[in-house]
Amino acid sequence: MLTVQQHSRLGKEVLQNCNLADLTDQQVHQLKQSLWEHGVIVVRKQKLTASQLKEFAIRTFGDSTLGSRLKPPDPGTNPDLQSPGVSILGNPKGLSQEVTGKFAWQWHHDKDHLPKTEGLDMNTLYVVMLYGVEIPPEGTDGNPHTTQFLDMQQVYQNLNPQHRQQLEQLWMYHLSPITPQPGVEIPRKLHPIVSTHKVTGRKGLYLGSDTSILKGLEDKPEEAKDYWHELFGTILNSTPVYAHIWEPGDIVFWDNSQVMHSGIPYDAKKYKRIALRVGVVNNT
Ligand SMILES: O=C(O)CCC(=O)C(=O)O
Ligand SMILES: [Fe+2]
Repeated sequence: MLTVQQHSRLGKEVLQNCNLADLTDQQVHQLKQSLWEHGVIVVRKQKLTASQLKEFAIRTFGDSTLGSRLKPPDPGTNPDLQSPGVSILGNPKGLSQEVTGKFAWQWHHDKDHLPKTEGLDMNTLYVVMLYGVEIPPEGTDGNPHTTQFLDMQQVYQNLNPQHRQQLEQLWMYHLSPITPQPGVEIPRKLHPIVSTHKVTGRKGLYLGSDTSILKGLEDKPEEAKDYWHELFGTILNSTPVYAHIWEPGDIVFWDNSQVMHSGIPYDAKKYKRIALRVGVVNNT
């Protein structure tokens, strides 16, 4: 696996020296165009409250925030870090706290509630904004703290033509990452592996995460997992991984319909991490 810190397409830095809370309509428009074009964009040096982050998400993408249960405010956590619909990833209360967001330490597209939301395709423009408020100096691998991304359009381009054709015929069932309450059935959704981007029309692979099941292997969960890992291994051999090195104040936006990502473990007994997360479906 080749990891790069500069990528030809992903991770474009936009709106230098701007405050997201007071952009013009034209700047908002440009930010979105860059996001569809680049898959992952970064705005640096921000200082927002959780409410301002959410207001920005609503103004920019529409009001359909997803991906967070609406929890009551926590009196033990700084109110500036809290707003309904904004999750806090990490250990904001310090070194003894269990880390929230460990589920993200594997390769995935964020699916959240998409499988149980009627009318949303898996290639819906589902954007996640992650705002690094406090950043550990290193991951458990000793390297700077990063989130990693894979360009799934580049992955598609790098497949050999026979493999591309083969995958064009295949579909996967996608499961919600949330374990349902006993007795509650969350429907799974069927989606073609080759996905066409709703704005740019470019093709890419949509793989969900390793819980996704190739159509035809519904009754063979082990084979389904092996299939997924084998395909993913081929991909990691052919396409570089982009690692975003976090600085406090960074807001990273990614478009789940064209990139996969993975969080990287850090030592929560030594370091604190606070990252605010908003997930939103573009409907403007
Ligand atoms: O914490 C990270 O670096 C990644 C988080 C993630 O996967 C997510 O917020 O969807
Ligand atoms: Fe994620």
